[in-house]
Amino acid sequence: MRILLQFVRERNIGLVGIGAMTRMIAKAYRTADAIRATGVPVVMGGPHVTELADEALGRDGGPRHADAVALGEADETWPQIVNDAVRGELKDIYAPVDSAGKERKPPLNPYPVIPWDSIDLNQFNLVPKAAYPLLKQVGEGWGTFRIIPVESGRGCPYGCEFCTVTGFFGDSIRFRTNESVVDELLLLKARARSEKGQMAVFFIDDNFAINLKRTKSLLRDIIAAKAQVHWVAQISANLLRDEELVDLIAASGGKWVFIGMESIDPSTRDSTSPVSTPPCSSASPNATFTRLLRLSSAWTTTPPASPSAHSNKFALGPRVFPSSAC
Ligand code: B12
Ligand code: SF4
Repeated sequence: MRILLQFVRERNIGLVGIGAMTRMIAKAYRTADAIRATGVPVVMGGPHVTELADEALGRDGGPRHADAVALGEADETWPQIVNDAVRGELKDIYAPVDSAGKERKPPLNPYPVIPWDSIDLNQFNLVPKAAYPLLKQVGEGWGTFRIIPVESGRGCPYGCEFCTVTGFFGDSIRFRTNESVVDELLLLKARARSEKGQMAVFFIDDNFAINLKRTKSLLRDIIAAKAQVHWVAQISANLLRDEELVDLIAASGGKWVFIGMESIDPSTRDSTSPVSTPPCSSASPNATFTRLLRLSSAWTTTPPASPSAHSNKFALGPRVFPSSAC
Protein backbone atom coordinates (compact mmCIF):
# COMPACT_ATOMS: atom_id res chain seq x y z
CA MET A 1 0.00 0.00 0.00
CA ARG A 2 2.84 2.38 0.94
CA ILE A 3 4.47 1.88 -2.48
CA LEU A 4 1.16 2.45 -4.23
CA LEU A 5 0.48 5.69 -2.36
CA GLN A 6 4.02 6.87 -3.07
CA PHE A 7 3.48 6.10 -6.78
CA VAL A 8 0.24 8.10 -6.84
CA ARG A 9 1.96 11.04 -5.15
CA GLU A 10 5.21 11.00 -7.15
CA ARG A 11 3.49 10.65 -10.52
CA ASN A 12 0.96 13.31 -9.62
CA ILE A 13 -1.89 10.94 -10.52
CA GLY A 14 -5.21 12.77 -10.80
CA LEU A 15 -7.64 9.85 -10.99
CA VAL A 16 -7.40 6.21 -9.92
CA GLY A 17 -9.55 3.40 -11.34
CA ILE A 18 -9.96 0.14 -9.46
CA GLY A 19 -11.68 -2.99 -10.77
CA ALA A 20 -12.46 -5.92 -8.49
CA MET A 21 -14.34 -9.19 -8.28
CA THR A 22 -16.20 -10.00 -5.06
CA ARG A 23 -13.31 -12.23 -3.99
CA MET A 24 -10.98 -9.22 -3.68
CA ILE A 25 -13.43 -6.40 -2.90
CA ALA A 26 -12.40 -5.94 0.75
CA LYS A 27 -8.81 -5.23 -0.28
CA ALA A 28 -10.00 -3.04 -3.15
CA TYR A 29 -12.05 -0.94 -0.70
CA ARG A 30 -9.08 -0.61 1.69
CA THR A 31 -6.92 0.54 -1.23
CA ALA A 32 -9.58 2.99 -2.43
CA ASP A 33 -9.96 4.40 1.10
CA ALA A 34 -6.21 5.01 1.39
CA ILE A 35 -6.02 6.70 -2.02
CA ARG A 36 -9.08 8.88 -1.37
CA ALA A 37 -7.52 9.93 1.94
CA THR A 38 -4.71 11.57 -0.09
CA GLY A 39 -7.31 13.66 -1.96
CA VAL A 40 -7.18 11.70 -5.23
CA PRO A 41 -10.60 10.60 -6.54
CA VAL A 42 -11.26 6.89 -7.09
CA VAL A 43 -13.57 5.31 -9.69
CA MET A 44 -14.52 1.67 -9.21
CA GLY A 45 -15.84 -0.82 -11.77
CA GLY A 46 -16.23 -4.54 -12.38
CA PRO A 47 -18.77 -7.23 -11.47
CA HIS A 48 -18.98 -6.60 -7.72
CA VAL A 49 -19.69 -2.88 -7.67
CA THR A 50 -22.01 -3.27 -10.65
CA GLU A 51 -24.21 -5.45 -8.42
CA LEU A 52 -23.65 -3.42 -5.25
CA ALA A 53 -23.02 0.17 -6.31
CA ASP A 54 -24.67 1.50 -3.12
CA GLU A 55 -22.10 -0.34 -1.00
CA ALA A 56 -19.18 1.31 -2.84
CA LEU A 57 -20.86 4.73 -2.67
CA GLY A 58 -21.71 4.46 1.04
CA ARG A 59 -25.44 4.62 0.36
CA ASP A 60 -26.16 1.46 2.32
CA GLY A 61 -25.23 2.93 5.68
CA GLY A 62 -21.55 1.90 5.45
CA PRO A 63 -18.54 4.10 4.63
CA ARG A 64 -18.08 5.51 1.14
CA HIS A 65 -15.19 3.91 -0.78
CA ALA A 66 -15.48 5.39 -4.28
CA ASP A 67 -16.16 8.81 -5.74
CA ALA A 68 -17.85 7.19 -8.71
CA VAL A 69 -18.93 3.73 -9.88
CA ALA A 70 -18.94 2.53 -13.50
CA LEU A 71 -21.69 -0.02 -14.02
CA GLY A 72 -21.24 -2.92 -16.45
CA GLU A 73 -18.88 -2.66 -19.39
CA ALA A 74 -17.06 0.64 -19.22
CA ASP A 75 -15.35 0.69 -22.63
CA GLU A 76 -17.54 3.57 -23.76
CA THR A 77 -18.18 5.33 -20.43
CA TRP A 78 -14.50 5.62 -19.45
CA PRO A 79 -13.73 8.64 -21.71
CA GLN A 80 -16.72 10.47 -20.20
CA ILE A 81 -15.54 9.58 -16.66
CA VAL A 82 -12.06 10.97 -17.38
CA ASN A 83 -13.50 14.18 -18.88
CA ASP A 84 -15.77 14.69 -15.86
CA ALA A 85 -12.84 14.03 -13.49
CA VAL A 86 -10.73 16.63 -15.29
CA ARG A 87 -13.51 19.18 -14.77
CA GLY A 88 -13.92 18.07 -11.14
CA GLU A 89 -17.51 17.03 -11.90
CA LEU A 90 -17.55 13.28 -11.31
CA LYS A 91 -21.04 11.81 -11.05
CA ASP A 92 -21.82 9.00 -8.62
CA ILE A 93 -22.85 6.49 -11.28
CA TYR A 94 -21.95 5.92 -14.91
CA ALA A 95 -24.16 3.48 -16.78
CA PRO A 96 -23.53 2.19 -20.32
CA VAL A 97 -26.76 3.43 -21.89
CA ASP A 98 -27.63 5.03 -25.21
CA SER A 99 -29.37 8.40 -25.63
CA ALA A 100 -32.76 6.72 -25.07
CA GLY A 101 -31.54 5.28 -21.74
CA LYS A 102 -31.38 1.71 -23.12
CA GLU A 103 -28.45 -0.49 -22.03
CA ARG A 104 -25.72 -0.49 -24.66
CA LYS A 105 -23.20 -3.30 -25.07
CA PRO A 106 -20.01 -1.99 -26.64
CA PRO A 107 -19.20 -3.65 -29.97
CA LEU A 108 -15.80 -5.39 -30.13
CA ASN A 109 -15.33 -4.33 -33.70
CA PRO A 110 -13.32 -2.12 -34.10
CA TYR A 111 -11.17 -3.18 -31.14
CA PRO A 112 -8.47 -0.94 -29.65
CA VAL A 113 -4.85 -1.81 -30.36
CA ILE A 114 -3.17 -2.69 -27.05
CA PRO A 115 0.46 -1.49 -27.08
CA TRP A 116 1.94 -4.88 -26.14
CA ASP A 117 5.24 -3.86 -27.70
CA SER A 118 5.81 -1.26 -24.97
CA ILE A 119 3.54 -2.14 -22.02
CA ASP A 120 5.18 -3.21 -18.73
CA LEU A 121 4.67 -6.98 -18.61
CA ASN A 122 5.91 -7.48 -15.04
CA GLN A 123 2.35 -7.29 -13.73
CA PHE A 124 1.63 -10.54 -15.60
CA ASN A 125 4.61 -12.44 -14.23
CA LEU A 126 3.58 -15.47 -12.22
CA VAL A 127 7.05 -16.21 -10.85
CA PRO A 128 7.51 -14.77 -7.33
CA LYS A 129 10.65 -12.62 -7.03
CA ALA A 130 12.16 -14.94 -4.44
CA ALA A 131 12.09 -17.80 -6.97
CA TYR A 132 13.92 -15.91 -9.80
CA PRO A 133 17.43 -17.12 -8.99
CA LEU A 134 16.29 -20.72 -8.56
CA LEU A 135 14.31 -20.76 -11.80
CA LYS A 136 17.11 -19.13 -13.75
CA GLN A 137 19.13 -22.25 -13.00
CA VAL A 138 16.49 -24.35 -14.79
CA GLY A 139 17.52 -22.78 -18.06
CA GLU A 140 17.72 -19.69 -20.22
CA GLY A 141 14.50 -17.65 -20.09
CA TRP A 142 12.92 -19.28 -17.04
CA GLY A 143 13.32 -16.21 -14.78
CA THR A 144 9.83 -15.02 -15.76
CA PHE A 145 6.60 -16.70 -16.81
CA ARG A 146 3.99 -14.23 -17.99
CA ILE A 147 0.41 -15.10 -18.80
CA ILE A 148 -1.14 -12.40 -20.92
CA PRO A 149 -4.95 -12.06 -20.96
CA VAL A 150 -6.47 -11.62 -24.41
CA GLU A 151 -10.21 -11.61 -25.17
CA SER A 152 -11.66 -12.72 -28.48
CA GLY A 153 -15.33 -12.36 -27.56
CA ARG A 154 -17.76 -11.50 -24.75
CA GLY A 155 -21.08 -12.93 -23.56
CA CYS A 156 -22.59 -16.33 -22.84
CA PRO A 157 -26.05 -17.60 -23.78
CA TYR A 158 -26.46 -20.16 -20.98
CA GLY A 159 -27.31 -18.03 -17.95
CA CYS A 160 -26.34 -20.50 -15.20
CA GLU A 161 -27.84 -19.44 -11.91
CA PHE A 162 -24.59 -19.04 -9.95
CA CYS A 163 -22.65 -17.18 -12.64
CA THR A 164 -22.55 -13.45 -13.33
CA VAL A 165 -21.41 -13.66 -16.93
CA THR A 166 -24.72 -13.74 -18.84
CA GLY A 167 -26.23 -10.99 -16.70
CA PHE A 168 -23.13 -8.86 -17.05
CA PHE A 169 -22.07 -9.36 -20.67
CA GLY A 170 -25.37 -10.49 -22.18
CA ASP A 171 -26.64 -13.67 -23.78
CA SER A 172 -25.56 -12.90 -27.31
CA ILE A 173 -21.89 -13.12 -28.05
CA ARG A 174 -19.88 -10.33 -29.57
CA PHE A 175 -16.68 -11.31 -31.35
CA ARG A 176 -13.61 -9.41 -32.39
CA THR A 177 -12.54 -9.92 -36.00
CA ASN A 178 -10.01 -12.70 -36.66
CA GLU A 179 -7.65 -10.07 -38.04
CA SER A 180 -7.70 -8.04 -34.84
CA VAL A 181 -6.94 -11.11 -32.68
CA VAL A 182 -4.20 -12.31 -35.05
CA ASP A 183 -2.57 -8.86 -35.06
CA GLU A 184 -2.56 -8.83 -31.26
CA LEU A 185 -0.91 -12.27 -31.16
CA LEU A 186 1.71 -11.15 -33.68
CA LEU A 187 2.56 -8.18 -31.44
CA LEU A 188 2.90 -10.47 -28.43
CA LYS A 189 4.93 -13.01 -30.35
CA ALA A 190 7.37 -10.30 -31.45
CA ARG A 191 7.65 -9.06 -27.85
CA ALA A 192 8.28 -12.59 -26.56
CA ARG A 193 11.02 -13.04 -29.15
CA SER A 194 12.71 -9.77 -28.28
CA GLU A 195 12.88 -10.63 -24.58
CA LYS A 196 14.10 -13.57 -22.62
CA GLY A 197 11.44 -15.28 -20.54
CA GLN A 198 8.43 -17.49 -21.02
CA MET A 199 5.11 -16.06 -22.19
CA ALA A 200 1.69 -17.56 -22.84
CA VAL A 201 -1.68 -16.11 -23.80
CA PHE A 202 -4.85 -16.76 -21.79
CA PHE A 203 -7.93 -16.35 -23.99
CA ILE A 204 -10.25 -15.14 -21.25
CA ASP A 205 -13.50 -15.80 -23.20
CA ASP A 206 -15.88 -17.83 -21.05
CA ASN A 207 -16.16 -20.44 -23.77
CA PHE A 208 -13.52 -19.91 -26.43
CA ALA A 209 -15.22 -22.36 -28.84
CA ILE A 210 -18.82 -21.28 -28.25
CA ASN A 211 -19.21 -20.77 -32.02
CA LEU A 212 -17.29 -23.70 -33.53
CA LYS A 213 -17.25 -22.32 -37.06
CA ARG A 214 -15.84 -19.00 -35.92
CA THR A 215 -13.26 -20.55 -33.56
CA LYS A 216 -11.98 -22.89 -36.27
CA SER A 217 -11.71 -20.00 -38.70
CA LEU A 218 -9.79 -17.95 -36.10
CA LEU A 219 -7.41 -20.83 -35.37
CA ARG A 220 -6.84 -21.37 -39.11
CA ASP A 221 -6.01 -17.68 -39.51
CA ILE A 222 -3.58 -17.85 -36.56
CA ILE A 223 -1.80 -20.77 -38.22
CA ALA A 224 -1.77 -19.10 -41.66
CA ALA A 225 -0.28 -15.89 -40.22
CA LYS A 226 2.29 -17.87 -38.18
CA ALA A 227 0.93 -16.07 -35.12
CA GLN A 228 1.17 -19.12 -32.88
CA VAL A 229 2.00 -18.51 -29.25
CA HIS A 230 1.47 -20.93 -26.39
CA TRP A 231 -2.12 -20.42 -25.28
CA VAL A 232 -4.67 -21.45 -22.67
CA ALA A 233 -8.47 -21.17 -22.92
CA GLN A 234 -11.73 -22.20 -21.31
CA ILE A 235 -13.74 -24.53 -23.59
CA SER A 236 -16.76 -26.62 -22.70
CA ALA A 237 -16.33 -30.38 -22.77
CA ASN A 238 -19.05 -31.09 -25.34
CA LEU A 239 -17.26 -28.97 -27.97
CA LEU A 240 -13.99 -30.82 -27.48
CA ARG A 241 -15.57 -33.91 -29.02
CA ASP A 242 -14.81 -32.27 -32.37
CA GLU A 243 -11.58 -33.87 -33.60
CA GLU A 244 -10.88 -31.12 -36.12
CA LEU A 245 -11.13 -28.50 -33.37
CA VAL A 246 -8.62 -30.39 -31.24
CA ASP A 247 -6.24 -30.65 -34.23
CA LEU A 248 -6.53 -26.90 -34.80
CA ILE A 249 -6.01 -26.14 -31.09
CA ALA A 250 -2.76 -28.11 -31.14
CA ALA A 251 -1.54 -26.60 -34.43
CA SER A 252 -2.29 -23.03 -33.35
CA GLY A 253 -0.32 -23.25 -30.09
CA GLY A 254 -3.02 -24.38 -27.61
CA LYS A 255 -1.39 -26.09 -24.63
CA TRP A 256 -3.94 -26.16 -21.82
CA VAL A 257 -7.73 -26.18 -21.73
CA PHE A 258 -9.88 -25.39 -18.69
CA ILE A 259 -13.07 -27.45 -18.71
CA GLY A 260 -15.81 -26.35 -16.35
CA MET A 261 -17.63 -29.24 -14.70
CA GLU A 262 -20.10 -29.43 -11.88
CA SER A 263 -18.72 -32.87 -11.25
CA ILE A 264 -17.65 -35.90 -13.26
CA ASP A 265 -19.33 -38.02 -10.59
CA PRO A 266 -23.10 -38.16 -11.35
CA SER A 267 -23.97 -38.54 -7.65
CA THR A 268 -22.15 -35.30 -6.75
CA ARG A 269 -23.73 -33.58 -9.75
CA ASP A 270 -27.23 -34.73 -8.79
CA SER A 271 -26.75 -33.48 -5.23
CA THR A 272 -26.25 -29.94 -6.56
CA SER A 273 -29.22 -29.92 -8.93
CA PRO A 274 -31.21 -27.91 -9.76
CA VAL A 275 -28.66 -25.16 -9.03
CA SER A 276 -27.44 -25.27 -12.61
CA THR A 277 -26.81 -27.40 -15.61
CA PRO A 278 -24.20 -25.52 -17.59
CA PRO A 279 -23.30 -27.10 -20.91
CA CYS A 280 -19.77 -27.35 -19.64
CA SER A 281 -20.92 -29.98 -17.12
CA SER A 282 -22.99 -32.14 -19.40
CA ALA A 283 -20.33 -34.14 -21.18
CA SER A 284 -17.93 -36.69 -19.84
CA PRO A 285 -14.25 -36.90 -20.76
CA ASN A 286 -13.65 -38.94 -23.92
CA ALA A 287 -10.72 -40.11 -25.96
CA THR A 288 -10.33 -36.73 -27.67
CA PHE A 289 -9.17 -35.19 -24.41
CA THR A 290 -6.18 -37.44 -24.16
CA ARG A 291 -4.81 -35.76 -27.28
CA LEU A 292 -4.54 -32.40 -25.54
CA LEU A 293 -1.16 -31.76 -24.03
CA ARG A 294 -2.53 -30.70 -20.66
CA LEU A 295 -5.98 -30.96 -19.18
CA SER A 296 -7.27 -28.92 -16.30
CA SER A 297 -10.73 -29.23 -14.87
CA ALA A 298 -12.80 -26.57 -13.17
CA TRP A 299 -15.78 -27.68 -11.10
CA THR A 300 -18.38 -25.03 -11.68
CA THR A 301 -20.20 -25.45 -8.39
CA THR A 302 -19.12 -28.23 -6.09
CA PRO A 303 -15.66 -29.72 -6.06
CA PRO A 304 -15.94 -33.46 -5.44
CA ALA A 305 -15.22 -34.60 -1.92
CA SER A 306 -12.05 -36.25 -3.06
CA PRO A 307 -10.64 -34.62 -6.19
CA SER A 308 -7.82 -37.11 -6.42
CA ALA A 309 -10.22 -40.03 -6.71
CA HIS A 310 -11.95 -38.32 -9.64
CA SER A 311 -8.70 -37.26 -11.21
CA ASN A 312 -7.80 -40.90 -11.66
CA LYS A 313 -10.51 -41.09 -14.28
CA PHE A 314 -8.51 -38.83 -16.58
CA ALA A 315 -5.76 -40.38 -18.61
CA LEU A 316 -3.36 -37.46 -18.11
CA GLY A 317 -3.97 -36.64 -14.46
CA PRO A 318 -5.54 -33.17 -14.51
CA ARG A 319 -4.84 -30.46 -11.99
CA VAL A 320 -7.92 -29.30 -10.13
CA PHE A 321 -8.82 -25.61 -10.11
CA PRO A 322 -12.23 -25.03 -8.47
CA SER A 323 -13.82 -22.17 -10.40
CA SER A 324 -17.20 -20.89 -11.36
CA ALA A 325 -16.42 -19.85 -14.91
CA CYS A 326 -16.46 -22.35 -17.74
C1 B12 B 1 -9.98 -14.47 -16.81
C2 B12 B 1 -10.76 -14.68 -15.53
C3 B12 B 1 -10.05 -15.11 -14.43
C4 B12 B 1 -8.54 -15.34 -14.45
C5 B12 B 1 -7.83 -13.96 -14.34
C6 B12 B 1 -6.56 -13.98 -15.15
C7 B12 B 1 -6.10 -12.60 -15.57
N1 B12 B 1 -4.85 -12.33 -15.33
O1 B12 B 1 -6.84 -11.82 -16.10
C8 B12 B 1 -8.34 -16.29 -13.25
C9 B12 B 1 -8.36 -17.73 -13.74
C10 B12 B 1 -7.07 -16.05 -12.44
C11 B12 B 1 -9.61 -16.04 -12.45
C12 B12 B 1 -9.74 -16.38 -11.13
C13 B12 B 1 -10.89 -16.20 -10.39
N2 B12 B 1 -12.11 -15.78 -10.87
CO1 B12 B 1 -12.36 -15.13 -12.66
N3 B12 B 1 -12.86 -14.65 -14.38
C14 B12 B 1 -12.16 -14.45 -15.45
C15 B12 B 1 -13.10 -14.09 -16.60
C16 B12 B 1 -13.36 -15.36 -17.42
C17 B12 B 1 -12.63 -12.98 -17.54
C18 B12 B 1 -12.28 -11.63 -16.87
C19 B12 B 1 -12.07 -10.61 -17.95
O2 B12 B 1 -10.94 -10.24 -18.22
N4 B12 B 1 -13.16 -10.19 -18.64
C20 B12 B 1 -13.09 -9.30 -19.76
C21 B12 B 1 -13.06 -7.84 -19.28
C22 B12 B 1 -13.16 -6.91 -20.49
O3 B12 B 1 -14.21 -7.64 -18.49
P1 B12 B 1 -14.11 -7.08 -17.00
O4 B12 B 1 -12.88 -7.51 -16.33
O5 B12 B 1 -15.39 -7.37 -16.34
O6 B12 B 1 -13.98 -5.50 -17.25
C23 B12 B 1 -15.02 -4.71 -17.78
C24 B12 B 1 -16.02 -4.18 -16.72
O7 B12 B 1 -16.17 -5.01 -15.61
C25 B12 B 1 -15.52 -2.83 -16.36
N5 B12 B 1 -14.44 -2.71 -15.39
C26 B12 B 1 -13.68 -3.65 -14.78
N6 B12 B 1 -12.80 -3.09 -13.96
C27 B12 B 1 -12.98 -1.76 -14.02
C28 B12 B 1 -12.33 -0.72 -13.37
C29 B12 B 1 -12.74 0.60 -13.64
C30 B12 B 1 -12.05 1.73 -12.95
C31 B12 B 1 -13.78 0.86 -14.53
C32 B12 B 1 -14.21 2.25 -14.80
C33 B12 B 1 -14.41 -0.21 -15.19
C34 B12 B 1 -14.02 -1.50 -14.93
O8 B12 B 1 -15.03 -2.36 -17.61
C35 B12 B 1 -14.37 -3.44 -18.29
C36 B12 B 1 -14.52 -3.22 -19.79
O9 B12 B 1 -15.87 -3.24 -20.17
C37 B12 B 1 -14.37 -13.62 -15.81
C38 B12 B 1 -15.66 -13.82 -16.55
C39 B12 B 1 -15.84 -12.72 -17.57
N7 B12 B 1 -16.24 -13.09 -18.73
O10 B12 B 1 -15.57 -11.54 -17.31
C40 B12 B 1 -14.28 -14.43 -14.53
C41 B12 B 1 -14.80 -13.82 -13.25
C42 B12 B 1 -14.34 -12.39 -13.17
N8 B12 B 1 -14.13 -14.62 -12.25
C43 B12 B 1 -14.85 -14.87 -11.21
C44 B12 B 1 -14.42 -15.62 -10.08
C45 B12 B 1 -15.49 -15.99 -9.08
C46 B12 B 1 -13.07 -15.98 -9.92
C47 B12 B 1 -12.45 -16.72 -8.72
C48 B12 B 1 -12.91 -16.18 -7.36
C49 B12 B 1 -12.75 -18.20 -8.90
C50 B12 B 1 -12.32 -19.09 -7.72
N9 B12 B 1 -13.31 -19.71 -7.11
O11 B12 B 1 -11.16 -19.17 -7.41
C51 B12 B 1 -10.94 -16.49 -8.94
C52 B12 B 1 -10.40 -15.29 -8.10
C53 B12 B 1 -8.97 -14.99 -8.38
C54 B12 B 1 -8.36 -14.06 -7.37
N10 B12 B 1 -7.27 -13.45 -7.72
O12 B12 B 1 -8.83 -13.88 -6.29
C55 B12 B 1 -16.24 -14.26 -11.34
C56 B12 B 1 -16.39 -13.01 -10.46
C57 B12 B 1 -17.78 -12.85 -9.93
C58 B12 B 1 -17.88 -11.70 -8.99
N11 B12 B 1 -19.03 -11.51 -8.42
O13 B12 B 1 -16.97 -10.96 -8.72
C59 B12 B 1 -16.32 -14.01 -12.89
C60 B12 B 1 -17.17 -12.81 -13.33
C61 B12 B 1 -16.88 -15.30 -13.53
C62 B12 B 1 -18.21 -15.75 -12.99
N12 B12 B 1 -18.39 -17.02 -12.92
O14 B12 B 1 -19.12 -15.06 -12.64
N13 B12 B 1 -10.57 -15.45 -13.21
S1 SF4 C 1 -21.01 -21.00 -15.94
FE1 SF4 C 1 -20.19 -20.99 -18.02
S2 SF4 C 1 -21.97 -21.63 -19.31
FE2 SF4 C 1 -22.81 -20.98 -17.33
S3 SF4 C 1 -23.35 -18.78 -17.65
FE3 SF4 C 1 -21.27 -18.87 -16.72
S4 SF4 C 1 -19.89 -18.77 -18.48
FE4 SF4 C 1 -21.92 -19.36 -19.28
